[in-house]
Formats: sequence, structure tokens, C-alpha cells
Amino acid sequence: MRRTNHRGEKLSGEIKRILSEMLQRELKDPALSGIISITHVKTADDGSFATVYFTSLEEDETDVIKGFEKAKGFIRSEIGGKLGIRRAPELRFVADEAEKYGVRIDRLLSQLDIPRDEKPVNVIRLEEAVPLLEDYERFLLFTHIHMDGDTLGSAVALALALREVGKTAWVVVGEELPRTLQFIEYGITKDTAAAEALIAEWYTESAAAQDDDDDDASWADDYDYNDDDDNETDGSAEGFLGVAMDYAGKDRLEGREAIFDRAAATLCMDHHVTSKPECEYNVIEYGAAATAELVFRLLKMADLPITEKVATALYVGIVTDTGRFQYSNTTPETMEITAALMRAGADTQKSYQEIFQSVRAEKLLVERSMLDSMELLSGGRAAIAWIDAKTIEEFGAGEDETDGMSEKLRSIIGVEVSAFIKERPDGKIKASMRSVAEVDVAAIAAMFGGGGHVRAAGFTVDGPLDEVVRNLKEKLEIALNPVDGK
Ligand SMILES: [Mn+2]
Repeated sequence: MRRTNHRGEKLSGEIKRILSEMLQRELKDPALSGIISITHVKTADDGSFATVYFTSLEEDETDVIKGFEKAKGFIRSEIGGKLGIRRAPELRFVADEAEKYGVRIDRLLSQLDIPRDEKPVNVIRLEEAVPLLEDYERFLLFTHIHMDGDTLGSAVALALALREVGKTAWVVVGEELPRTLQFIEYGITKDTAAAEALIAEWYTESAAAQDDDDDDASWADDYDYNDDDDNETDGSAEGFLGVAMDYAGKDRLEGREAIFDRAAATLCMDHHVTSKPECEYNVIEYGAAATAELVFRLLKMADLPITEKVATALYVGIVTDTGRFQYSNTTPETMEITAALMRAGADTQKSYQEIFQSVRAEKLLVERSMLDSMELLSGGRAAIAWIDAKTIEEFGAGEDETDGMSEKLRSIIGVEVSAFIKERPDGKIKASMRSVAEVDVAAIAAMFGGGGHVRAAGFTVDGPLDEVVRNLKEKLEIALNPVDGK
């Protein structure tokens, strides 16, 4: 229909504009750092998907496509946000061969007029974080909510290393530590209330110090080396540096925003494609397998000591975020850093035992129940399993003890798509999907109002469970057996 056609055209123009802008400043993946030009965008009439044609000076454009694929979730959410649409079109990226030897060079060169390194001032390179560590004496490091090995390992490691050189550092956690990670706590964490008390103490001390120069309180010793000339401070000694690890976005600080906001300056470190540069200083490297890799490199640059405990904490971050070095994010550099951590005395055996060899029986009982529900669809090309809230509760399994089910289903020979559906205690139905090949699970998730990546996606909807299971089975069958034509 004509009307929808117009909509497609308009949307295409908008997507081209937004994506071109993002290439100038927000997309930091090395694969996307070359000169890339969006030649045109073709959007389906109903706005469900869009094909983006681009051209670049790169010899091999598959890397550029990979870079786009990695950033796709972020790009879609930007498009959705900027255009105020709830569901941005699914995106496909195609190297524009027609352009290759024609007007391409002219087009690309005309782009050089735009200053490409006009990046937001708050995104900094890792080495630019070194002076921050040097300037401040007090640090509060923040883990993200639903804490994992990477966020805690990174925060603990940096805090311990800073203490080694006489600085004051604590890790502020917003929840109880997961049982499997308690061994890297090292007495260095504070919960929200304790952190608030600590800050109150710090501020009272600095106020008292201004009143009375001869105050012999212990804080004064802390500042001695900073104030060797006189009692003039550069401001940074007064406040603390707030560092958020594995940050991704402010919502992940849940309950601790007020503490974070009291920092004299904030630094975020992250490796998520969807990361938002919301802090005063942001280090974001998509290529890193874990934030712990960034912390390792930062410690080296800052010449901070990597003790056995520091090494163990960083090792935990890497071994968990790479799925024990199985995921595709594992790079030669990951292995080199891991080797260095082992040489520094990382306790790999203890880490392995605590994290991977301490399964509660409840988890296996729940797993048995989930496997009981398993069904194979489309002649074994899809696997689906589910569990209701009552069963989870009966077995006394924890929220995270149902994790990993869709991964498990995906590993079945011949399975191209897997789906695991769970009923939460509040009655909401949460589904996660994995794909090994052709099927775009983000597109399927989008049909339920969810999203994600081509190969890993999910959604949360209202129940009842059996209805969601039936619906999803239907969608999976359709995705696996596309009928040509309409
Ligand atoms: Mn991480």
C-alpha cells in the first residue's frame, strides 16, 4: 500500500541518518573505526526489517559486517529511542558491491571533511584512566546488580591493588554475594548502608579538618603525602573516585545511585556493546572478553602490583565471562592475560572448585524437571523446555539455578534453535533463546516484545505458561520451515 510504502521510505532515511551519525562518534568497535559510508537503506513496508547497504575502504568487508552485527542491539535501541518507536526494524548489513568501484571513493573522501575523532569528551582510552588512579586517594568501586564473576573480580582486584600502594578502597555491593564468589571477597566489600556510613565519616572528617588544622585524626595521616607542601589540596583528596565495573548502564547500580553520585568524579569500565557512556569518564572496549582484562591492562599501565589475590580475582572475571574460555569472545590476548595471571599466582584450582564444582542438589533436581519437559520440534532442529514457578519453589532452587538451560538444549546434535521458558514467582513468563545457525532469534523475540542478538535473545510476557509455550513452539516451527512467497 502506498501509505506504508512512504513510511518505509521515511524510516529508511532516518535509519541512514542515525547510523551515519553513530559511525562518526558512538560506534567504537575497531572493525567500525575505518571510513565507512552508508550508501542506502531499504526498509520493509511494514517496518519489520531493514537492509543497510554500506561501503568502506576496507579490503575485506566481512569484518565490518561482523562489527555491525556485534553492535546491532545497540544500534537498534538507538534507532528505537531516537525515533520513538517501540520496535526498531531488524537490521541486515550488506556490502554495497555496486558502489565498490564507482562513486565510492568520492563519497568516502567527502566524508573526511567531518572530524572523525570528534568523540564525546567523556569516552577515554584506557591509559587516560591512569592519572585518575594517581590523583585520588579514596576509591569506591561498584559492582552491577545480579553480580557476576567479572564485575566482582574486576572491582575487588582494582581495590586490592590500590590498597597495596596505600590508598583507601572499598567495593560497594548492592546485594548479597553469590555463594560461588564469596571466596574472592577478601573482606573488602561494603553493603549500601555501610558505604553510606563510610562516606558520612569521610565528609565529617574533612569538615572537622577544615575547622582544626592540628586535628590528629587518622585521616590526616592519610593525606600527609598529598599535602607535603602545605595543606592546599587539589580537590581530589577531598572526595572519592567512584568506579563502576562492567557498567553497561545506570540501572545496574540499583539502590546505590546516591552513593555513586557523591563521588568527586566517576569512571565506568565496560566491554558491553550496549554500554552507555554515562559517567564522567568512560572506558569501553567491545573487543575485551571481560572487564577484568581491562583492569589487568590498567594495573600494568599504572604500575600497580598484581598480587596473588588480585590475580585470582581477575582470573575469576575472565574464566566466568568466557564460559571457561569456550565463548567466541576468547582471544589470544585473553589467553596471554590469563597466563600472566597464573604466573602472578592466581589460584585457578580454588576458582574452579568454588565456581564450577559446587552445585547444590536442588539445582540438579530442578534440571531433571526441566529436562522432563523437553520437546524436540521440526524433526529435531529445535529444542524447547520449560518450568513453572511452583516446581522451582518446591525444589527450593535459587533464581540463578535454572540458568544455562537454553545453552544445554542448544548443544544437542542437530538442534539449530533452543528455547527455555520459565515462570517467575510474580507470574511473568521469561523466555530465552539461542540459535546456532540461520534462525534469527532476536526477530522471534521481537514478536513477543523482546529483543537481543541474532543468536541469543529473550522476552518477558504475561502468562499463562502453557499458552506462551504453545505460541513459541508455533513461531519456532514457522521460522524453521519458511514458506516461500507470502
Ligand atoms: Mn563482563
